[in-house]
Amino acid sequence: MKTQVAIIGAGPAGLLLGHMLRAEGVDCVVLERQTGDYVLGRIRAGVLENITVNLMERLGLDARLKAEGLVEEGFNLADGERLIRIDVANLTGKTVVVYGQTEITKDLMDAAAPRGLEVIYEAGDVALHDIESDAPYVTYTKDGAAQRIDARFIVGCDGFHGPSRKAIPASAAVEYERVYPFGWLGILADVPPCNHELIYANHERGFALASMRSHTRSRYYVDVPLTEKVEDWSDDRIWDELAIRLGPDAAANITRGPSIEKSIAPLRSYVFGTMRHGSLLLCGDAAHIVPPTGAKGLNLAASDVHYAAEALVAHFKRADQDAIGLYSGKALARVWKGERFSWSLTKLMHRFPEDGPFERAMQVAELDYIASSTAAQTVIAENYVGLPV
Ligand code: RFL
Ligand code: PHB
Repeated sequence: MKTQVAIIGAGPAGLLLGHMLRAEGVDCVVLERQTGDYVLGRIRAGVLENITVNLMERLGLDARLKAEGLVEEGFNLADGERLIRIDVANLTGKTVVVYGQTEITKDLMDAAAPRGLEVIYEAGDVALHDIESDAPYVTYTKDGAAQRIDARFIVGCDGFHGPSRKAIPASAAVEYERVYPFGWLGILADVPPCNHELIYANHERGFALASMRSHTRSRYYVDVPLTEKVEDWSDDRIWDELAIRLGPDAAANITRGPSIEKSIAPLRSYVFGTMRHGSLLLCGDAAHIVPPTGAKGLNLAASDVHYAAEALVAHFKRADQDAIGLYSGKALARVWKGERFSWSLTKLMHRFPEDGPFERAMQVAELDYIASSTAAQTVIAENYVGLPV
């Protein structure tokens, strides 16, 4: 098979890019290792910035997002007794939307066939070849048969563990990494949220987050040491812990119910120092990871796709010879700011095992400062709502 762009991975980054290219008449094929149902079963992001909402709008795939997404005008930082509200709408004139990654992925998946976007699920042994040439190709197996796709570009949208980034020689880029000494234990339950806005809590027993997917579906997290096993956390134990860490006001409004999903996600900050090597571009988690504090991961994947689509369309439609070369720099400039925000909010809201009284005093001072300063709240709000692309 021959195409202009071979996309590896049908998560949100791969599907968004596929749709953007198809909308501009650029040929592409998306290869996914898993089944569609498996991809939809992964419970991940919940908060969308403007960039992500705008891409869905530009594609004309935002009908359900508009109908079912919850517009959020602010969120809260909790510290023991105190709740600091960040009035995002008033401070920035913008809002975020609560709409699950699962729902975005479903909307993109459902629209693929009608829009002529070819997505090949259950593609095994995907491997990249000749990425330093102008004629790269991808090999894979499907139903036991070996297959090959020749392309002008390959875009790796295959997440942190996919083969694309690994195809780039180690000598081509520096890796920047910070691994955190805890993970987030998440619980999804069909109960009304305890608050209409998100609450990020820093309690002496650890971090907690109250989030949601709808008026009837809640998403909560507590941080746990990496040695913890999800089997050791009964639903009751998680609800008890949330009630303590989120504070008495939120606790009074928590509705408990059976979990429909429960998992532990480790926290990591990671940036691969280049997002293009020869004819290979990287987008989303394939190139960078943020800790989930601040909800930037999916939104950075969306901004990468915005820049990648712009570069590929300029290359194919306007014979622009420079566009591809500019992609990595443009995407990384925004990625680093997302990394900085996610890292700083993680440091502010978690108790690190190595921290002593000084580090805790710094957290208290910073939260005090945020509580009392509109300037400090504006800094947080403009990062939370998403920096310009
Ligand atoms: P994905 O979603 O990992 O998709 C990659 C796809 O590539 C496929 N793949 C392969 N395909 C072919 N061959 C191979 N060899 C392959 N290897 C892998 C995979 O099967 C998969 O389908 O990456 P993408 O598209 O870059 O999207 C990134 C986002 O998924 C991620 O950044 C966010 O989920 C992060 N994140 C959040 N981001 C936000 O913006 N807001 C949030 O509120 C938010 N909350 C979260 C999060 C991530 C979490 N976890 C579990 C890591 C909460 C959590 C708990
Ligand atoms: C979520 O709803 O899953 C969520 C919300 C905010 C975050 C991370 C995850 O910062």
